[in-house]
Amino acid sequence: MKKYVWPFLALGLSYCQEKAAPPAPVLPVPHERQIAWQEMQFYGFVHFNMNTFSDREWGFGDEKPEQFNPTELDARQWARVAKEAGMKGLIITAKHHDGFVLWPSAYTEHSVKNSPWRDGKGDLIREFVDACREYGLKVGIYYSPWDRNHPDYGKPEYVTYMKNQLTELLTNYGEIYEVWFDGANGGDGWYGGANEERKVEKRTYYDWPTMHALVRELQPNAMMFSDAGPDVRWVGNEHGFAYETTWSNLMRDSVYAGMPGFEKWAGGQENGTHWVPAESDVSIRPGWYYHQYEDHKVRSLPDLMEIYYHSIGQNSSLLINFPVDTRGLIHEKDEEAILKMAAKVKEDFAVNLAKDAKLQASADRGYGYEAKNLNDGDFDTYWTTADGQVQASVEIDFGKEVSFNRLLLQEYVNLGQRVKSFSLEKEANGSWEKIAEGTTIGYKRILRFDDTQAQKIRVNFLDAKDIPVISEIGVYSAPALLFPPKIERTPAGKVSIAAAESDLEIYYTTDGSAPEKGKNAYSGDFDVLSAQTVQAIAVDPKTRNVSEVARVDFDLPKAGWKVASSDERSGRAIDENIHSYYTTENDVFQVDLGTTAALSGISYFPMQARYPSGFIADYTVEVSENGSSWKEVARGEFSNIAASPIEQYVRFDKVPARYVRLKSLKTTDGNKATVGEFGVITR
Ligand code: FUL
Ligand code: CA
Repeated sequence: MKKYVWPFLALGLSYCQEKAAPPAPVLPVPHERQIAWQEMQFYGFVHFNMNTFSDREWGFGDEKPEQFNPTELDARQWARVAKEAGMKGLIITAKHHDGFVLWPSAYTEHSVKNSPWRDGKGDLIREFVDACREYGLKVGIYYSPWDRNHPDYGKPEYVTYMKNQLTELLTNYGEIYEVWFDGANGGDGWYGGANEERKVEKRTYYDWPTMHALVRELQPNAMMFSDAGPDVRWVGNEHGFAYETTWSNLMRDSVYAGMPGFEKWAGGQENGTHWVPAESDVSIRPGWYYHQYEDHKVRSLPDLMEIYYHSIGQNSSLLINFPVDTRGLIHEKDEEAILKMAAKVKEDFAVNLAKDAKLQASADRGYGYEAKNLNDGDFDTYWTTADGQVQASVEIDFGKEVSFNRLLLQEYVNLGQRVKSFSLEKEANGSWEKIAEGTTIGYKRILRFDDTQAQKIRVNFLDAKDIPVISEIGVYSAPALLFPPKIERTPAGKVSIAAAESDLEIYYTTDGSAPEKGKNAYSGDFDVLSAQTVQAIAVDPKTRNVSEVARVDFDLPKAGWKVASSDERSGRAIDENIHSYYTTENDVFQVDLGTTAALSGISYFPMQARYPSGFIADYTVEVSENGSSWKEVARGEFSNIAASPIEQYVRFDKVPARYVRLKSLKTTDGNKATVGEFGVITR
């Protein structure tokens, strides 16, 4: 009998207690539509359009509707994969920079209606939307402001065209949760046959205030994305990483889409005037569109997990792209990779050790704001302190010693983002030892650290814009992930393979076959002096678990090469290190291979840095056998290199050459061309 008395007593007490007033918000705070969106956290991109068939990243605009011809298109497959991966929505490239549109728009002939797909009667947006609804996914639309096909691009008429098309998209397909405006725009293109460069004033040309008002009117719940928001901002890179310090606050009036130097604003600002949270977008392969030559470059599980922890774990949403292939399907390898990631995320967060622990705060705001709100699994209940009490800590007693390596924190950002600094400590022999620390928290912050054992830990909120308001604390023990080994080569051609931990075994191949455990163990470096593919796996001797395969396609070694320059730093472009770079004197990079080789292409790694400069955008490649008479073998553009500085490949018909010249006709920022790493292709 006795055991029933206490609950009744407690109930009686709670009736007498009055909840203290909630803390005043710290401005800016999220809008209702932003609150709904932030809960999504993870959603997908589908890049599927004309580029899929022209095998490009940015079409020029002169493509023909006849080229668009998927053979087995199935939007339900995309939706199934996204759903199984735990995504909450999908965003499709309704129109990319080449201008081709995936629905039978009344305003252009450059659409699916003039393609062979479904005999010109198809509407891919319709199929996409129906599939998403069937699988319970929200629907988003990517619409490129830049249009290299439209004859009126650059004139006011085109802006009207844009509004007309957005009206079609936002009235005919039901509820849209996000409208994605790309920042890349202005430049050369086909433009109805004019074939010229067209520059627009990015701030004013698109009449953003009216454009935004139109979207709001047609879809009041839709989040508008661009570099500058207004509702959600670009994270400033295309590798899916937010920053250690990421504010959802942004000085919104100081930024605009496509603004040079935007990266500097991308982490948000502590005193930002508007709530414009970050979204991290990244493709599951190097490119956004499908290219068969990237079939072996699908991101590995460790890669994807890095992305997860650097985006969702750093106060950002995560938008992962599927480059749907020419069949019209998400490629098997992409599906496999995303499902592995989903399984690993589940595994990492399977058990919240804080859930059944005893939580005690150094201070609280009274009834309704106690520490028990921190482990009730409810974002809307929170712990906070009395006004003015900015520093406080929360002790977590697990009742017995446990092992853990993750800390998850969520701020109740509906009242504004506040925390600037926090730390995690464990109790050991009666004193507190620091395990980890962080700066901002925001909607979600996850810290990773080495396996740690303790019965008691505490989270210290050290500095904040105002009193901390925290929704949830989670403590987890994520199983170790076996990393594929690192394969490196010196300029002289010596290849070494290293595993993340020294006790792991390594097996490798150099003949293109898949490495197998127990077969051809790595015992020391070896020579690779011609075009060869090295693949390797790491094996845990205790569990016999095998890592994913690491693969590097090597070509000619570079030790005998000489860059035509008196600048001694020029060697940094051929030192097999992508993190060192060379700035050309006159936008020409010329190298003497020492001997003649049959070349079928070159590779160019742009400079890798947070604030890089001199990416080559338009180029020519010339070759020579004697160093005096030259022949142009290729000319083109490195599409999207500014936003995504990945390795670029130029292929041409086999030609004998001893001297090679990569000439920059235009760099993305007008600065002198730089070269992170240069290579040749002989296969
Ligand atoms: C970029 C575009 O230029 C790429 O092609 C891609 O669509 C990516 C998501 O945004 O700015
Ligand atoms: Ca809670």
